[in-house]
Amino acid sequence: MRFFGLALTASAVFLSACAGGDKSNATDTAGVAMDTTTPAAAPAAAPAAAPAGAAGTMAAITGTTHEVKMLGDAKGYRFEPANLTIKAGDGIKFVVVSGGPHNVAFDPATVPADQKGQLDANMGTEKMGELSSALKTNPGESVTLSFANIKAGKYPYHCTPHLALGMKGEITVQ
Ligand SMILES: [Cu+2]
Repeated sequence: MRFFGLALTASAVFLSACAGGDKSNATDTAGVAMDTTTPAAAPAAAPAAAPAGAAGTMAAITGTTHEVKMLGDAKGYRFEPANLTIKAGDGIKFVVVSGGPHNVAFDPATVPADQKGQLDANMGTEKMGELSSALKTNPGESVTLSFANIKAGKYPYHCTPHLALGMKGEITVQ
């Protein structure tokens, strides 16, 4: 009886030691897995970042990021607010609410020649063409533009799929 009790105790200790060992092994494995993920993610991110750098000049948002909704419903296709005044260095996040696909596009003819390169770069790499963002369809999807290094002035824009339906706006950079 006494021996049996001891054996139980011993095996309990052994079990708990085992469990502890398993736990720390699991933790170590997770740690190793995380360590391998990090270097793997870094090289993956680098090639993506390189073209942006090569495009040259994307200037990061340094001020406030404003939000403009992109809608299409019974009241029509529109940006809300359609007219927005911001400061140089601010950004605008255009968010799909309804009625997509929408995008954000500047008519190259309306953008001052010396601002085209910077504004185009500030739209990132996800674009359909010069000064024209990719289409966003699902509610919550968004396009974020930086107006850092953009000179003061008025920048009219539109949604390419809904241009004929009057989906237009204007950004005034102070
Ligand atoms: Cu639209």
